[in-house]
Amino acid sequence: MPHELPVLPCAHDALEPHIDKATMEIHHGRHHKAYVDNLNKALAGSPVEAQSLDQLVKGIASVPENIRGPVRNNGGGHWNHSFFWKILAPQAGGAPTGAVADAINAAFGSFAEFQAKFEAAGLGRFGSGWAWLVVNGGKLEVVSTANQDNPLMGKAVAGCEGTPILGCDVWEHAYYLKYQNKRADYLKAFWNLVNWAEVAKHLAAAK
Ligand code: MN3
Repeated sequence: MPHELPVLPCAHDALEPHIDKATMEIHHGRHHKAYVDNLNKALAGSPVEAQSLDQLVKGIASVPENIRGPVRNNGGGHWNHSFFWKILAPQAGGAPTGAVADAINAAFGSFAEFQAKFEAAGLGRFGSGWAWLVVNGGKLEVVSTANQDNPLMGKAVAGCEGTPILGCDVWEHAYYLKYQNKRADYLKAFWNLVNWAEVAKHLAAAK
């Protein structure tokens, strides 16, 4: 069965004023849709056509070489955006509680120190990519990837490794209409939208 564009978990304007309606319409309806369409095109008739998105991303090194580039870019794009939409929620944000708060405090000292590190990872990514909070060997780490790479692809491909529990898209298409070149402002606004209940689910599954 071909891969499908997931339905957004909230209305296009639900994340206003932090992420605007037009950005969400274009980001989900055009950018994410293009990743799905191009992934399906690349996979058609290939020996990995029946693999799940998780299998493709984790096993990117064993995808046939003639389609590995397109699967890396578009499969990564499909995985990353499907994950990202669920991380964002209206009436969310603020500081985490419970197990997530405990894990962040243990790894980074405080929520503020974690935020600074995560924002620095997003700002420091030259060009397009993602900032991530991952569980790697039972420990929380902040990493970033280029383009649509994902830590699940492993160090040899993505330059880092781990299971993402939080991520932020820092491609210009994610923020340019509202924030123009001010990626730092977009990263600050991101904290108003983080769905910590979703992060908690990912943390529990990753540990
Ligand atoms: Mn994007």
